[in-house]
Amino acid sequence: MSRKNGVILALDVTDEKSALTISRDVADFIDAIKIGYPLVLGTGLSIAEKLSRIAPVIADFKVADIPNTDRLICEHVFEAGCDAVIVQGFTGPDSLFECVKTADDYKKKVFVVAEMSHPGGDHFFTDGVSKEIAAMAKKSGAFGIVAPATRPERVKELRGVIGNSMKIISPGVGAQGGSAADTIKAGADWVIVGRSIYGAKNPKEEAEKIKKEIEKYI
Ligand code: 3DU
Repeated sequence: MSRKNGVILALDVTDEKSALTISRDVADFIDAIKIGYPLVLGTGLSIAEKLSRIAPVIADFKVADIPNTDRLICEHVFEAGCDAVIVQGFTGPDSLFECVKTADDYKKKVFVVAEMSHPGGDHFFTDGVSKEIAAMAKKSGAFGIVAPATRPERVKELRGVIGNSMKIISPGVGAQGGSAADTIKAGADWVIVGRSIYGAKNPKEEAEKIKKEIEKYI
């Protein structure tokens, strides 16, 4: 997964036709497609392989279980053609380390949720907890963390914890009120954008607009 545009499409549509049409349409302006429960429950995990022909696929399953169950989930995700998986860190180091080990076995990547973007996202993910999760993510050898575009100052603080060797992907741009430019300026590598793109009348134009908004900062 390399950065060209700085935009990840959050593909939360629930049918295969829309998923493939929108992805093909915006392909020139995104670097990856994030899929999650809405699309996978709607279409089955086989959608991952189809989308992976368009762009690298990140499976946002926020994996949060005991190490053995986490490993089984990650194996399915990677066998299905996904390039990366998003996992929770609050389950502790043994669960996280098992996800990273599984990803390493498949030569794939793990992103760890350090803090969430919705209004209640800082209720349990308080400053200390988020920073501890980010530090543990770094220790685990994970590829990156997820940090909130709705609070760019938190992106900056969490960047301070992990340094420059890890990536930050940030949801919360557009529909949740975050600004793509402010998020990249705060230290994110990619913004994750869903409804603003797939819900737009012209998804391609919207994706291009976001790419252009951040291109001078990446
Ligand atoms: O709000 P949007 O429609 O742009 O979609 C954001 C996506 O990112 C969506 O798939 C959501 O499940 C995911 N996400 C967050 O919004 C916030 C987080 O902290 C983590 C993931």
